[in-house]
Amino acid sequence: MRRSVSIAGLALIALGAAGLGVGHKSSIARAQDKPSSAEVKIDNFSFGPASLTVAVGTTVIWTNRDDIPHTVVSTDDAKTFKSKVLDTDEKFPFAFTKAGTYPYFCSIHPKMTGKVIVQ
Ligand SMILES: [Cu+2]
Repeated sequence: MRRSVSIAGLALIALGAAGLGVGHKSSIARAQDKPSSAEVKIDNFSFGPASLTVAVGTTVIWTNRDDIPHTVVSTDDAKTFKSKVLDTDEKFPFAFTKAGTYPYFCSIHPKMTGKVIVQ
C-alpha cells in the first residue's frame, strides 16, 4: 500500500514537472502578446524587493501588507506615478511604458524608498 502510494506520488510529480515545462513555454509566448505584471510588497516599513527590474510594458502592482497606511510616490523629475494612501491589503498598479529608472518613496514615511528599473 505504502509503495503504491509513493509510486503514484512520483508519477504525479513527473506529470507535474512535464506540465510545468509546457506551461513555462506558453507563458513566454504569452508575454510577447500581453504585458506581464510584477509585484512589490510593502511590509514592515519597507518595499520588497526594494529594487525591481522589469521589461517595458510591465504592470507593477504594489500591495500594502503592513498594518499601517503607506503610499507609493515616484521621485523622478516627471513624478511618473503617485498612489493614494493605501490601507492594509490595498493595491496600487502602474504600467511602465517607457524604459528608465523610477525611484520612489512613501510620502508618509520618507525613509521608505525603492526603485523600479524598466528596460
Ligand atoms: Cu509608509
